Amino acid sequence: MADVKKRALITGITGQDGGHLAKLLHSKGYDIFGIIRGQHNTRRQITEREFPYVTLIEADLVDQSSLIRAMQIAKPDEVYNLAAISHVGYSFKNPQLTSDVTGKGVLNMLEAVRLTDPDNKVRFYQASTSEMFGGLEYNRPEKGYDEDSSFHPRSPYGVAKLYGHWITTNYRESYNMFAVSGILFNHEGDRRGVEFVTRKITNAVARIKLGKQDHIELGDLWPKRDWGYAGDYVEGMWRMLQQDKPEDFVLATGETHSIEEFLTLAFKEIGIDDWKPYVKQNPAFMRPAEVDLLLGNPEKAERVLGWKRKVDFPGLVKLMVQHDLTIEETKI
Ligand code: NAP
Ligand code: F7E
Repeated sequence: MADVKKRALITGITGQDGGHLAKLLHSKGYDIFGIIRGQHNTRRQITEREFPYVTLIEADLVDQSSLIRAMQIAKPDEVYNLAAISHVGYSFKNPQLTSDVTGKGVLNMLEAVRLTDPDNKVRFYQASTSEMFGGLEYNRPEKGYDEDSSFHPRSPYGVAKLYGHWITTNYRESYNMFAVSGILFNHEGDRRGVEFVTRKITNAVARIKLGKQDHIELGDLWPKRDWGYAGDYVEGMWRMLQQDKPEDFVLATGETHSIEEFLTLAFKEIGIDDWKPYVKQNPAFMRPAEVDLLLGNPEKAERVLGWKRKVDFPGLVKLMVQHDLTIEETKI
């Protein structure tokens, strides 16, 4: 008998991770369904063109009836809940919307799964985040945050994600669902939105090289992050849903670097050794509360999932700058 194709439903299909995950699942032969929101979604055409093999379903994380309908259409084996308001700075300006989408939206999706899957066949992935740890000195383990570290979120985004994390655990324990959270540290790449600091820098560096821009305005430069490549991280998400039992995992590189270090490597890529004349600080990009330092410990994922990131920090910066140079060269 021919193998039956697995079916996956991805929320957040138009986002960075949604694109990487769609490619990965397509290479594995899945039938893929993606949730797209809004009457006029500007990313719809690009998504349809790049992923002709994805069936788009109109739904919104804040509208549970639309999620139930999406489940009925997709009939998935696996659900990847990647949709969220994901920008930490934006979450300070829109805290209630962030709570509704990034927090309560997870409950809406879990309930949609529970109501349409009485036999608990569906496997559910929740996109949890290192922002739940908060990066304060008192709760920073020496080897990096792991699955047992304590939480202290520092933004409306982090707080909303913590709700999503715990409600996923609660549904696993209460209803025996295969529901897991991947606690992912920052992951970047050519699909990263320009509103995030890495892509904002690599885009500006490319434009400076081509004479289209003369400086970049940033907020605080001292925070440190554990930055990996998004293409590596979606592989870890998929592996989490292939396990015999549902468990949470941290995905990280185990290294931390400051924004200044990112600037140094990015500008070196275009032959500039001193980036300082090109960078201006602008308080508009600073946050009411900052996450000082994030470092993850991926030991459990490496041991149990056999997962390991492939792209290192210099490789990531290079990949992003080179990608942006190519794009900016062809833009008018
Ligand atoms: P992203 O690029 O910002 O994508 C977010 C996605 O969510 C977009 O497709 C967006 O759709 C969708 N969305 C927003 N509001 C929605 C709503 N009300 N209903 C349905 N969809 C909605 O984020 P990402 O970097 O791919 O991250 C994926 C997930 O992982 C997010 O949950 C993020 O919080 C989490 N995470 C990310 C990182 C990281 O470093 N990238 C680390 C840890 C966790 P539109 O195109 O319509 O806006
Ligand atoms: O900021 C500082 C900023 O917005 C990184 C999301 O994917 O990863 C991401 O959240 C750092 C912060 O990412 C600018 O203050 C300075 O210290 O690129 P970011 P993030 O806040 O770490 C986590 C894991 C997620 O879960 C989130 O969804 O850079 N910074 N100047 C700046 N940040 C931005 N965006 N823009 C600046 O101009």
